[in-house]
Amino acid sequence: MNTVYIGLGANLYEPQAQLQKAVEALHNHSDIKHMVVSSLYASKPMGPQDQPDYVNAVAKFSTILEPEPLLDQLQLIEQQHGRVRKEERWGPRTLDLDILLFNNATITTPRLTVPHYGLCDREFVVFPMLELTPELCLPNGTALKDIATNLPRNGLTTLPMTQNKET
Ligand code: PH2
Ligand code: MG
Ligand code: MG
Repeated sequence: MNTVYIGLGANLYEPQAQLQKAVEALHNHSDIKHMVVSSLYASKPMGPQDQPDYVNAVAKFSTILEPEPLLDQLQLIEQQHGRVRKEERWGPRTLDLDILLFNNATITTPRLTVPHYGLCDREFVVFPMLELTPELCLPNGTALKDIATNLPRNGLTTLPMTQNKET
């Protein structure tokens, strides 16, 4: 079994509900086991500022899938949840699922860079990861909590739990 951390993000069409639905889809996936999910966090957009605030979270789970088949499954879930890929870098999106860590592996292929290239600079990734695993170390041996020490929170706040809405 592989241990994986993924980042979840959304800033369009009720982002909090988008993340909740994404968590449900991951939970129901037959190749994803033992999932734990951080709190949901409200975060300021990194990149273009003329877009809505984001909701972000991190999930940790076990999977038999290898990295690229896992990426295929995550991209499928993004599409099923209304993601339309645009040219604009760091633009708004309904759902973004990024592989952050895959075991202790360092991976560089045309489709995939693991650890995620932005992991250490993004408060909306580092703090939720620490919430799940306070002692987490990156493949290069750096403790994540040491990265957090020098990382501004940039307004990052946890969102209150919401009840599932009856429809
Ligand atoms: N994702 C981006 C661009 N900017 N900003 C925040 N706060 N959270 C994100 O997940 C995010 C972003 C592109 O992946
Ligand atoms: Mg992505
Ligand atoms: Mg992303």
